[in-house]
Amino acid sequence: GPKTVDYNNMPGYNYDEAKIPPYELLDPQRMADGKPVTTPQQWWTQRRPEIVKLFEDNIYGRTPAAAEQAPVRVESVEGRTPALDGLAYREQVDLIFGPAPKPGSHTAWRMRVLLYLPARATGPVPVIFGLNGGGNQSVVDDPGIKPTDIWVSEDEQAPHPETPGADTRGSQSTQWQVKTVLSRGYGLATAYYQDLEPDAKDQRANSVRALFDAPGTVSAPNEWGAVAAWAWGYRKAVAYLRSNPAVDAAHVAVTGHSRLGKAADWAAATTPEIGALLSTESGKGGQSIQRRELGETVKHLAEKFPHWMCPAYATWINRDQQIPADGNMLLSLVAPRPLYAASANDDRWADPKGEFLALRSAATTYTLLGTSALPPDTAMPAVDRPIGTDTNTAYHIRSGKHDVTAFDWQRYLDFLDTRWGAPVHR
Ligand code: GTR
Repeated sequence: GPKTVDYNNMPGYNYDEAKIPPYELLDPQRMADGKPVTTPQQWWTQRRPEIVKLFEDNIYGRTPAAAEQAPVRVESVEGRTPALDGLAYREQVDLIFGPAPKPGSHTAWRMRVLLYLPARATGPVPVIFGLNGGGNQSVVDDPGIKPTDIWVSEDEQAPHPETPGADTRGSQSTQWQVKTVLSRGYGLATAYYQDLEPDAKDQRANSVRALFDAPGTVSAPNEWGAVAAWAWGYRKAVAYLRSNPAVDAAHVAVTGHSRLGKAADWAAATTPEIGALLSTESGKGGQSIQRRELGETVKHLAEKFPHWMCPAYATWINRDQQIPADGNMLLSLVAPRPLYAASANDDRWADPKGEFLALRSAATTYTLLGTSALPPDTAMPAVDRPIGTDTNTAYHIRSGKHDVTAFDWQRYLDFLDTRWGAPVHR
C-alpha cells in the first residue's frame, strides 16, 4: 500500500529554530536596484510588476497570454436546484477550455464548478471559491453532486481517472464546512483540481497547459507549472462566478489548503478581481518563508513535485537562502485586499513561524497603500488566538495538524463579515 510519510519528522530536515542558517528576509518595499519604495504609485507601476516577474521567472512560471485570453465556454450541467434540506440552491456548470478531448488522454479540457447559494439570500451573495483535492462529491454529503472522474494514483505516480465511489461522498466535509458557510449567508463554490492537471509528474499532456503550447514555451526555464495551471483555474472559476447574477461580483474570495493554498495564493496575487484571500497552511512555495530553512526545502519541493513549479525553480536547490521571490513578497501582492493567513501548530513542515513572518512583512505593503494592517512589531500570537482580524491582514495559528477545520472557517467568515459586512439574508 502507499507509504505514509511523517512530514513533521523527516530525517535530514531541520525543525530547530536555533539551527536555521542565517538569511535575509526580502523587503517587498525595496526595488531590485536597492531603492526604497515610498509611494503607492511606485508600488503599482514598478515594484509590484518586478515582484510578479520574479515569481514568474523563479517559482511558478509565466502563464501564456493565450491561456489568459482563452475564451471559456460555460455549459450548464444542472440549473438552480434546491439542495441540502432547504439550506441552499445548487448549480453545476462545466467551464470548457479546449476542443474535443484528445483521444486516449482521459482529459476533457474542462473544469466542473459546483456552486451552492444560500436559500435565504435576498440578493447577490459573497462567494468563497476553492479548488478541492477529493472531487466535488467529497465536500459535502449531497447525492445531487455530479462529480467528474477523480485521478487516482499510488505515491503520486502514473495516475488514472476513476469514477469516485459512494464512500467518497462528503469525505472532506470537515475540511469544507459547506453548511456553516451557507448558514452564514455566503455562497460556496468549488472544483476538482485534477480537472486542470493530474497531480503527478509527467502529466503535462493531460494538463490544460497542453492547450496553450507555443514554440519556445515548453521546458523554458519560466514555463508555467501545475501550481500556475491550478491558479489559472482559480482565475477562470472566479471570472465565471462574477458573471453569475446570483453572485456579488465585488465579493468573491478564494481559499486553498497546502498545495492548493499555493495555487490560491498565486491566483490572488495575479488576479485583481479576486476580492480576498483565505490561505490555509500553504507552506513553503506558498505563504511561508523559503529562505528560513525549517521544515520543507526547495530541494524537496523541486524533486518530489517537479511538475509544480517552473524549471528554473530547481536552480535554487540547496540555495534556499538566496531565493529571490519568497512568501512575504507573494502575500504583499494581495494588498490592499483582505488577507487571512492561517497556520497549524503541528504543521512544522510548513513552518508556521515562517507563515506568520511572511504575513507580517506583507502587511507593510498594506500600510504603504493606506489600508489597515498588522504593525511590523507584532509578535507571533499564542495558539488559537487570531490577530489582525480588525485589519486587512489577519493571522492565526490553530492547535492541531496540517488540515482545514471548523475553527479555520469560522475565523474566515468572521473576518469577511468584518471586512465586507455580514451578508443580509431573510
Ligand atoms: C506535501 C508538500 C507540501 C504540501 C503538502 C500538501 O507533500 O511537501 O508542500 O503541499 O504536500 O499539499 O498537503
